[in-house]
Amino acid sequence: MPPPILRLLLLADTHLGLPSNAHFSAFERALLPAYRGEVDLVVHGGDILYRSKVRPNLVLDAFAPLKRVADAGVPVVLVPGNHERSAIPYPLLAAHPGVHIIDRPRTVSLHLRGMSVSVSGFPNDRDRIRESFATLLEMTEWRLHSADVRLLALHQSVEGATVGPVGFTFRAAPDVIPGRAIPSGFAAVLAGHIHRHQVLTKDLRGRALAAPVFYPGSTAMTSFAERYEAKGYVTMEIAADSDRGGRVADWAFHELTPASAAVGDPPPFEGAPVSGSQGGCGLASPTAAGQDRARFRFGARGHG
Ligand SMILES: [Mn+2]
Repeated sequence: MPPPILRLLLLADTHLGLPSNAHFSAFERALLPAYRGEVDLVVHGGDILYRSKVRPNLVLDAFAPLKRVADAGVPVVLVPGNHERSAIPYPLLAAHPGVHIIDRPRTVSLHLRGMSVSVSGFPNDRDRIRESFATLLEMTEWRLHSADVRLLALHQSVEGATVGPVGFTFRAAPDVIPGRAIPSGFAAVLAGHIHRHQVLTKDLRGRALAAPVFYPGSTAMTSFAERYEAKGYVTMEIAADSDRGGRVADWAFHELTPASAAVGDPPPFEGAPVSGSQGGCGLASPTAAGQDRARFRFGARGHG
């Protein structure tokens, strides 16, 4: 008999609150398979909001679709990103029994379609994840949760991930998780933070990762640096296997905006033209916020 299959929807970096309807619209469209009951679990990889200081109403508006998904019987797991300063503002407004926020290193245990499913994770560690990854991972107590399907949800850069029009590649750095640090025992790593959709299966030396790393990418363009990228979300089918935490049997990227639609168009929210100096290295500040701009000096950190 074939193993039972978990159907999962992964989205991330919705950046709700940017002054454009495109972001809420993309968010709602990404969740359609969940409303229709075509998946068993939704994971949001973080940066649901565009920044940490927001109106309370934005938190209500942002979580309403996730609560509707949960009300329809599909649990949601969300890991706070750097744009939430690693915590959801007004957490009571986000509270719902079916919406599980990884507000500290922890493991969410679920029972779905006859399978035990665990989602471990921790909020974004902005600067020192290379050093803190092993400790944060152990703090989730993931090994204590035996499960048919084990998943790790993060909002971080992983070695080998690429961003920007020229394909900057993340290598060894204090804010990058080394590929070999990912332990075996997970079916997949579900990640936000990198706005370009990609799936990593090897480290930069060509060694196979213990689990594939899935970045769905942002659901809508958040900066001019993303103008050549298709935007969307990922669905996955994960076969249960309690010995190894399950296995990705199939997956698909679903385009909400094709890459060609973005080429040559300014970002929908952009108020001012992209400056030449930033354009020169192919990168623009996503929000033109001072706090983000500093990071661009160090290189192609056009994710965020
Ligand atoms: Mn982001």
